[in-house]
Amino acid sequence: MASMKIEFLKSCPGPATLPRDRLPEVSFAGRSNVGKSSLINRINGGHSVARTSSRPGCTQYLNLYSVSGIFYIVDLPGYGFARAPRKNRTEWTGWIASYLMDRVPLRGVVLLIDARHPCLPNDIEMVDFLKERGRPYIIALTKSDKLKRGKLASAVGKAQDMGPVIPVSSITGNGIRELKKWIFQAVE
Ligand SMILES: Nc1nc2c(ncn2[C@@H]2O[C@H](COP(=O)(O)OP(=O)(O)OP(=O)(O)O)[C@@H](O)[C@H]2O)c(=O)[nH]1
Ligand SMILES: [Mg+2]
Repeated sequence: MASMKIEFLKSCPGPATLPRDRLPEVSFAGRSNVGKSSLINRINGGHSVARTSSRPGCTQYLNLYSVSGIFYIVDLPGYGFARAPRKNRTEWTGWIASYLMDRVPLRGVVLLIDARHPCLPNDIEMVDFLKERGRPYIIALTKSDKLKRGKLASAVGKAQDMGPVIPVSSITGNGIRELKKWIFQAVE
């Protein structure tokens, strides 16, 4: 499979500041701290392009990446983070919703869900939103390395009620090949 050479372009304060060149786009959505930035680094062959943090809510803007100049990855602000000032929180939710509703070049959404908490209300709402809007999506069940085989299988089973699932780990590389394949197909 072709490798993905990912390059950070900019942090965008709102969807209106995203590029207008109509290159296809895949976005990464998920709760704060679910592992979005780590996953982006891992699919970049482990070379760090995205800032990761153990402190939730670190990525506050829509972070725009170019993949080999062929398509974009948009890392959306994490939702479900309560410590941000209320004004910002509303704005983030608004950005995420309006981006997912209206963004024309968006071809697919990678929805990251922590394997240890597969069916939280926020994530179910997100799935309903994506279905309603007819956005193709894949559930990346993150931090799969933290669960033993049996527990992981049961988490995958639960998550499959919400849609197609790939268990992934940014530590072991589990599922990364399959996820890259899905992304390439989405932007084709
Ligand atoms: N064990 C394990 N830890 C992970 C994995 N992916 C991420 N983490 C850890 O989870 C924490 C959050 O990771 P990030 O990649 O910064 O998460 P994020 O979703 O980008 O977070 P925000 O941008 O702050 O919303 C960090 O401490 C990571 O080291 C994984 O696959 N396995
Ligand atoms: Mg992040």
